[in-house]
Amino acid sequence: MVKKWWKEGVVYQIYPRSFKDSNNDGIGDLQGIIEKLDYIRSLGADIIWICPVYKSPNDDNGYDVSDYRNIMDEFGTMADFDNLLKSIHDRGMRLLMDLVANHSSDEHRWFQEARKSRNSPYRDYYFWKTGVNGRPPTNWPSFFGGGTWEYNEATEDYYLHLFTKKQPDLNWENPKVRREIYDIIKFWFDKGVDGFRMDVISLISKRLEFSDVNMDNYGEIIEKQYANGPRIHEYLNEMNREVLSQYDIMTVGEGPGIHLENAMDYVDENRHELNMIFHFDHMFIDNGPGGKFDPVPYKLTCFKKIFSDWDQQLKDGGWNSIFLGNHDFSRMLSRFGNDGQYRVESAKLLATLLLSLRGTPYIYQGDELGMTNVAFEGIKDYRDVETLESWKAAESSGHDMGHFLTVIHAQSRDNARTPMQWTGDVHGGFSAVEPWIRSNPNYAEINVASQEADPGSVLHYYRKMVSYRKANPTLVYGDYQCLMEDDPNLYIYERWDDDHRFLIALNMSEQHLLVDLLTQVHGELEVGNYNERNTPGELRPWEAKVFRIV
Ligand code: ISL
Ligand code: CA
Repeated sequence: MVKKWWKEGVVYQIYPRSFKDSNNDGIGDLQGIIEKLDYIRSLGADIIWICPVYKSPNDDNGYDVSDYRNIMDEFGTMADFDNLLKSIHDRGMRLLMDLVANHSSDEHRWFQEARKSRNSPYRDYYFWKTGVNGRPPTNWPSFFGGGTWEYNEATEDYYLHLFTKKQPDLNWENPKVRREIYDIIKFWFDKGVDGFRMDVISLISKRLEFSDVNMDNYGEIIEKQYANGPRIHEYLNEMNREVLSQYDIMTVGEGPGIHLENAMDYVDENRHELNMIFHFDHMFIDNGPGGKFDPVPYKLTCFKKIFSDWDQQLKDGGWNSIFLGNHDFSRMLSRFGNDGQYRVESAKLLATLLLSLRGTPYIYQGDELGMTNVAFEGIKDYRDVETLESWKAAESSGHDMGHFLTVIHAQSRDNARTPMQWTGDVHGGFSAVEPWIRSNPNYAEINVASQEADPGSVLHYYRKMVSYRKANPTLVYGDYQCLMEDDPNLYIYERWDDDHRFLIALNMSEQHLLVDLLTQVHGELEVGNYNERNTPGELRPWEAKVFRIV
């Protein structure tokens, strides 16, 4: 396996709006990130991914860019950015930015010009179609509810937006658009940025027939109509040739609609496209027929199979990214762990999982504390456009809104966007004023300051697990094999290479279990999430054990 810094690194993801507010206006900012770089380094993370910080009207918190070469006013200035980049490099860390190139903001100059007339030189920067009998050109549903076409008076036709109507899709068929994007990428690389996470990059090539969809499953619509379009690999290959290959950088493509069978087309090192992708098989595991706001229970056996299948699929010449949460999903602890009685144990167990699989691990801000979902009492405290749009849609279709609020509690993206919990002080030390989104009231117990002082904390465990991974490259590059695949409570796997072998045993249940296989293990317990020792074969609720096999 080819060795690379981006395979060995551990990524820390920052949602800047919610990370640290340095000037007390209630909004996180670049200076706030600078203040906390030593904290991030203390975790052992060496790559920082920041969600978009470009100029934006914030219809979707920065995923609607109005100027790709400037910094959002609330976040600071370009001088702050340069300072941030230098401060990251000074500490031996690297910076990944977020490239939002499937769509721009409707307030971007290109779109402002394009929408003025059919003769605008920018018209072909976007997709325009006339309606059919007074209706939009297709019946496509948008990601956040409603359709994907918005009528534009001046040109008497519709433009395409797979996300909100303030996020018009860019037309990559147009070579000028591609040139613009490559120049933007170059602009940031020339500043010294170390790579990009590429937002919904799987969607950039459209199926130009623009035919109606006749599928009800949204996942299927994404995969078959929106993602993996006919020219996707041509574009990625061109981008690689024109810019990416000229620098020592990393890329991770966000890949809704990418599945096991086509993943290698994106990440095979011989194809020169992307280094890795984020797939969503495990993140959509609890989506019901109606999508994420129609959740269904999932089985651990399916969860394990997803990780095993992806490892198998990418092991020859590909590479995986490992994540259990980000700014688009509820908290990983509340989803995959236990955020009640076993909060600390299960947060540590998930850290063990995240940091012992093959692939580059991504830690989402606050997960290193075991931050949990929040349950605001009413819709007025929610901010996320997806949450608000689904609320409106549920209301107009006559849903039981009391019940729908409980679904929002479980599924809203705002669960991951409440302010980072630094201290037990007001607003969790994020800001001295009321933040743009309310803090999770549990900051009083769950915060960095208290965990710094407690050697048994989730935070200290993350530090231990990151340094354990770094000390054992077998955990980065070694082979992977799942054992007891059919067990409904246990996730047990081996990682090995020619020199070392590890066995990782995770009890993802509240039961005390006795595991035969573990009683036969000849090895040393090197990491565990309980203080008191027990016999090798016993696993307490949410217990995690890492053995070095001899
Ligand atoms: O958020 C999701 C599910 O709740 C995903 O379907 C998400 O919309 C999808 O993964 C794309 O996400 C990315 O692009 C969006 C932006 O809102 C997300 O924050 C971003 O991560 C549009 O730019
Ligand atoms: Ca601020």
